[in-house]
Amino acid sequence: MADAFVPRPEHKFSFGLWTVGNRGRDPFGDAVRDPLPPEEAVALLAEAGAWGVNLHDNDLVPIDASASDRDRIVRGFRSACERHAIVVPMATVNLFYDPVFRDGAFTANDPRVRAYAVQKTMRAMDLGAELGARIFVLWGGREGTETDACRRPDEAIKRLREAVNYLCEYSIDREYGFKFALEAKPNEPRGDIYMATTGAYLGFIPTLDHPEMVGVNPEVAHEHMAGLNFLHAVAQAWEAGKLFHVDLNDQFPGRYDQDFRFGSANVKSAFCLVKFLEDVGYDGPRHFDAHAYRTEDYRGVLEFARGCMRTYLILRERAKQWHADAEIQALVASVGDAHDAPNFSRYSQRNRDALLASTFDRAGLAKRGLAYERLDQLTMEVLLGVR
Ligand code: GCO
Ligand code: MN
Ligand code: MN
Repeated sequence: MADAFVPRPEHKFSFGLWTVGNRGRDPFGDAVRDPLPPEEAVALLAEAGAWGVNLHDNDLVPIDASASDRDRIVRGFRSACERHAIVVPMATVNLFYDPVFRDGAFTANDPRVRAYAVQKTMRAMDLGAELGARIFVLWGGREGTETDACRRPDEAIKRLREAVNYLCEYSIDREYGFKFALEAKPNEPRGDIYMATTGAYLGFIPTLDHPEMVGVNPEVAHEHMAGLNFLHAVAQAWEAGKLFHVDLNDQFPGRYDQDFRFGSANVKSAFCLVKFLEDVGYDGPRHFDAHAYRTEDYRGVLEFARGCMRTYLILRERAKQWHADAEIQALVASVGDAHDAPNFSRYSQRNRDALLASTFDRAGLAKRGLAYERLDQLTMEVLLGVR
């Protein structure tokens, strides 16, 4: 079949070095795949048809590399990206792997650890800027607790604010032009992570010195782990002008962090998400923060990467079909078709009085069926490919 589901650069599909490079290590078992050198990861992503590669500082440069080693590694990586026509849209910093961060990074109780975390992030920003990234993700994996006896949580928020403010100044000072995207997660690796949901970050951002530089990076799995509706989080971020990046993967609610291939667990929510991103015209990266099953070799990793993008494009096609379906559109149009409602879109004395004087047929309104059963079934049939 002539394939409409081939990824192209304009789709802006990206993967982290840590995603295709994931070696299948888990708390119960060791790595099952050999290390994938960054330049080979770039080649694999190019073969799969991706547009971009993202990285933590230490996905590329070991934490203890000398300055000359760093420069040599970065040169090699840049030329691999150029050779394979892969861009680096986003960079991030690893503030969770090294034992120094066992009590957190920006929120740790030891001020030397906090200072080191900020310094490490500044260097990761230097690296990201050198590679052309304009988005900088901050995921506070270790910013949390097992026992709340260790610090007051409001103190942690103040420390987080101080760090993000400092990093915004650094970006301005160096003219990096970064937009920061804050990524929430409820738990894992910490018992509880501060800023557990995207909504929590949306409340935090307006308290910063440069709120215009800071948005969010919602991740499917993270909201699903909390039992929440991911689309609603994304929509709130979008509506606030704060959807700077998105981490696509999949996850069954109530489990450990599964990082499944996009769309592989909850196909209906994946469909609604893709439909939303396409409907509103989100034009940032579509980043897959997932990894292949532990059963796979690197051929399987390639299939995993292809599958993420292909599922996205299939769902995008289904969303178009949903919009073009006359019966579905008639149902959608009939949902809010009463034209005789009093106007309360803007407060005025006149419409206040009109609204207060209005009478409503409460019982009649409550009786009218909304046909959402039919609408959902038709949506399912589009999704299942029988319409
Ligand atoms: C996770 C997170 C990370 C972050 C990454 C970028 O659950 O481990 O999703 O993959 O997205 O560290 O900062
Ligand atoms: Mn995650
Ligand atoms: Mn993520």
